[in-house]
Amino acid sequence: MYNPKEIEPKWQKFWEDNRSHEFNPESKKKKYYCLVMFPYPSGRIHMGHVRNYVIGDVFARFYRLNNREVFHPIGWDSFGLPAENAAIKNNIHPGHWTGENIAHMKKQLKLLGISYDWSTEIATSTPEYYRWNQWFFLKMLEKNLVYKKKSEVNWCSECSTVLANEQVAAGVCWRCNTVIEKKELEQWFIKITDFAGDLLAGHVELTNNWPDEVLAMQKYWLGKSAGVEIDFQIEDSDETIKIFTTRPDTLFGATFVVLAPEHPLIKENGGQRTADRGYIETTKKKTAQEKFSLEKTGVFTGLYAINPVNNEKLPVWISDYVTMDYGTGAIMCVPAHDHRDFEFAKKYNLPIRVVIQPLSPIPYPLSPNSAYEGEGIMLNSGKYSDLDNKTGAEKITDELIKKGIATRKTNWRMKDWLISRQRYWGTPIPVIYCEKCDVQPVNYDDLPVLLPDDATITGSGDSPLATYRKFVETLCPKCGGEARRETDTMDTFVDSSWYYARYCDPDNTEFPFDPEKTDKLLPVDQYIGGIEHACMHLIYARFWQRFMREQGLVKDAEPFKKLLTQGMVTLKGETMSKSKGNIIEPDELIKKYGADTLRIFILFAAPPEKQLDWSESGVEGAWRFLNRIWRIVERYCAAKSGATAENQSQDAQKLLKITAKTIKKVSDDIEAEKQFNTAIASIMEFLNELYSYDKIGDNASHKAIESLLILLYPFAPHISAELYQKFYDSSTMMIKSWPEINTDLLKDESREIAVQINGKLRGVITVNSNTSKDAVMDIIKQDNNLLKYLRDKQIKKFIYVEGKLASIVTE
Ligand code: ANZ
Ligand code: ZN
Repeated sequence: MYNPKEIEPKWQKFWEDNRSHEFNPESKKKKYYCLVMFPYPSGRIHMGHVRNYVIGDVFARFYRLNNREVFHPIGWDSFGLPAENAAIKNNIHPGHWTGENIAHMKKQLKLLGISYDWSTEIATSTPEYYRWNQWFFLKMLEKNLVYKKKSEVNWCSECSTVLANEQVAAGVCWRCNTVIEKKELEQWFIKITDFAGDLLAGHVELTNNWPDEVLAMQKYWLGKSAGVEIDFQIEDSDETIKIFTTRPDTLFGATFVVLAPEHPLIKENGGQRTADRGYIETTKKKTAQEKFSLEKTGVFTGLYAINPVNNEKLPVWISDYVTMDYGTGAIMCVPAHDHRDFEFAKKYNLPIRVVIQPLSPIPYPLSPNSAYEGEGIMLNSGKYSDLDNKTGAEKITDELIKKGIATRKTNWRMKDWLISRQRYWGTPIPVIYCEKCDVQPVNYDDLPVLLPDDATITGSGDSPLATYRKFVETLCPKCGGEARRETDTMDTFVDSSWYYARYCDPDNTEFPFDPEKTDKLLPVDQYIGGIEHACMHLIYARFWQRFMREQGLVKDAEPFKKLLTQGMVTLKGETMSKSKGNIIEPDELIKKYGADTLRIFILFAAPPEKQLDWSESGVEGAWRFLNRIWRIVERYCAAKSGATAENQSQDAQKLLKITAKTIKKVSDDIEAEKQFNTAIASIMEFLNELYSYDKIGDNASHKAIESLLILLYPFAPHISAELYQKFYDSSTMMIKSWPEINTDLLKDESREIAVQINGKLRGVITVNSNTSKDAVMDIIKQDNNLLKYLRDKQIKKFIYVEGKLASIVTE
């Protein structure tokens, strides 16, 4: 009887004792680096983890059997806010809480039978790891890639703390509902914008290997925007306003100019426009979200700007729909062709002038009810009228450049990466402030800057470390005088930006890793994780890899060759979450059915990239399937002693063909990355064939069952390993390699396909799997029954769907 409770621990122990899944650097085989996004040790493994890690394990086990030296590491993304909050709530150290969670989750992962190389396990909250975050920070500081800048943060006065954007909902604090203020704080940034162009260029290499959706999201996030900066003279002044526009073709339609509330022109001339201060103060309190979604508001400054193409006087307004952190913080407004400008113009009764005529529908009403933002023919534009707008844009730009008042400019939506956090449970930023010597980097020899074990965390105020004198007080590395440490810690996305490289050399105490080791293992061949990381994590890691390349640490620009983003696990269509109380615990299922059943269910219920809805009956189906596998092998074992070696019967031939076909199908499906469900479906069909085969025990069935067990192994490894031993009646028999496909058997496999003529089913013909499209047509024409529909007719269209359908359309 199939008893997973017995066999699963047996095999897990076997793999561990034999270190079966450790990467062997001496191996001559080609490497295969299979990486799953490492978990945050929140306390327990959930179904999302299970899905992610089981998918990873299919690749790892499959490629191990296919002659690759597989590296399949795991570790812990163990810095972060929940540990800190738990520490505050339960009055324990976050490190303690984290350690216990890791121990528990590790046990859970082992119960799933995932083939990790545990010898390279890492946890990012250990000084052995985070000292290298500090090392990288100092290297970036040397290259001017990190800098400090005043920046606006969300501040809750009740909690007296800074909040992340995600912790502000509808403008109030998530904890106490206090209205959030904006506060300017000195913050550390990494200048990832320097790499924007290169990150976008990398998409060429990733296309077809990463999901289109992820590349599209990254492209949007990077937000390349090619435009022009144009100087507008201020009336009766020698000052100018520099605007950024992507539509110089609409210059003749500009009817006003808008400045961001923080625009320097406003600050400097504050005296002249003191009445505006009220507006500027209220807008400061709005979140970016509100600025975007609330009705647009603004005030007139009293200034006029001169449109350089026609010398018109344009009133200059201030409004918070223009932001200071993009372009120049000033825009020319063309209400006829930009919906934001349109809304503003309607509200404040500003003129609207159409200068682009769409090609269709014609005619476009000359006093529009909404902005037309598309391409078209220029009108009301002086000598440029009647040009198509693209040509017009080029001409106008060239002329303004000649006059010396414009430059072409590419802007990026992406911002520099704000990495400082006013938190305890993270990597201390390794700089020191000295009154005499200003900001000084910590000496490389003094790394790591250790997080103190005994600081109290209260959860309020600035950085918790700031209240801990033993940490703060230090000596200046330059003059030796009294100085003070930086008390902010790093964003935890720093930790996950390079962990895949550390796995390659986790015990290195001299360097983050030895390039000789990463050269052998990087890039990652297959990365698997959630789509929610499409932007931040996956962009930061691509940036970090580029920085490491500049430092001569790694060779390739791209860290992850292939990416698979798994879908969500839901219950009745809803995401599982604690608050909804609809969590299915993996442990309970493993207890009831075993890990193999859980794995088969997860892999069979949906293709990896699609949403997977939980179903108890699906789990039971998986359980029955494995039981049927168990019984057919038992039946074989009982019969084989008396079996004949005869292989020539038609049935035996048929079984051998199906075996070859199934091996091919499962191999193709796994390699195509996303079709584990259809691979398992073909194993199920294969099993049905075996059940209807009446000579179980003969040579053909021997080959079939042996193949069946190996094909099942990446999906359900414990039962496969166990039955394989039973099958050979020997405890030393191990599954070692993927079955060979007898391609001769695939070649002349004939099948019946339907023939449609003008949409009607007219007959069935027999073709081989290698029959060409032309040959299929010949077969059809030799069939008298079909020929009668084609006689004297011209064939207009002929479609052949290989192995399935031929469809002919006649005149
Ligand atoms: C005139 C114009 C006419 C514009 C038109 C658009 C359509 P992307 O593609 O995102 O780069 N803009 C420029 N800086 C801005 C800022 N700091 N805050 C808000 N809006 C800003 O968008 C560029 C366009 O967004 C620019 O082109 C500018 O409006 C606006 F028919 O200039 B445009
Ligand atoms: Zn000093």
